[in-house]
Amino acid sequence: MEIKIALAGNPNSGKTTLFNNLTGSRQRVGNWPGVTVEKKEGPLKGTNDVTIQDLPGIYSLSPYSLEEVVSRNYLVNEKPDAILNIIDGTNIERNLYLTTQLLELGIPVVVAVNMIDLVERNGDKIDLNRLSQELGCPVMAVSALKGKGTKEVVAKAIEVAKKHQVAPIPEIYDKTVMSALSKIESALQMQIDDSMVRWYSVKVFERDERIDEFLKLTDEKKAKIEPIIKKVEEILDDDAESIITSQRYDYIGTIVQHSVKKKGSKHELSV
Ligand code: BGO
Repeated sequence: MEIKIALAGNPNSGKTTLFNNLTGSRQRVGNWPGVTVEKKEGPLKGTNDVTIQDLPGIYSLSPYSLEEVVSRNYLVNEKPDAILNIIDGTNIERNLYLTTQLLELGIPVVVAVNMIDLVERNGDKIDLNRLSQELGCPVMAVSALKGKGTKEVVAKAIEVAKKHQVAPIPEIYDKTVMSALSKIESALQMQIDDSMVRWYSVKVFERDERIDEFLKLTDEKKAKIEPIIKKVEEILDDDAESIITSQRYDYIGTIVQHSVKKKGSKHELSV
């Protein structure tokens, strides 16, 4: 059975370097259907049944850029067997913004902390076990440039793909938002696969302008959901999309505080 692994990460995280390292010269390059965004895929070196699908470099899965729309359409519609999320270890906080969204998709995820050579050179410390515990998915150090840890991380991605090992959905949102998401989730339940219900409920809550392409909600359902969102906006005195963004960053802030120590910073890794 063929295994498809999607490679996702921020621009400049080292995605191209890792993709080249994993696939060598056997790459197919084209465009994503209907858009002039480059599409690259290729078999994992030394295999015929594992394909690495490169996704455009993105910071988020919002509907605002072609690259983001291409990436999320692929992830949601094609459902790869696993996502290999490459993050820049020297810039963990910003890179985890995408990671938290990938973890809501109901697809197995492995995180590759790249640029580990620079992290070590800078004297910074990343507690990989703690980061893995906090995110609920495997986290491994790599240096795509030096080819360190790349075999191991892709082997882990194949393992989680074969086991369908989906991480638990991270507990990102406060009680007010969670209560609204639960109500939206019940309203959507009959329509979509259980594993993707959180992703869709967050997008509906954010009033994502392109979500109708996937969901085709009836007017009756929309009328039922809108007051649920409005109520949270009133309570938290912000718009729905900003509420989600800010709670995501709060969550990431806590994770980083627990698992990353910059050289020279006074803070010890907290328990
Ligand atoms: C230049 N370690 C180090 N030290 N650098 C890395 C690693 C790593 O593990 N992985 C990648 N890089 P892309 P996206 C460059 O191109 O793969 C470097 O956007 C330069 N170029 O070599 O392109 C990699 O696909 C001149 O650096 O990332 C590249 O995700 C001077 O990170 C950059 C210095 O990698 C981005 C660096 C002309």
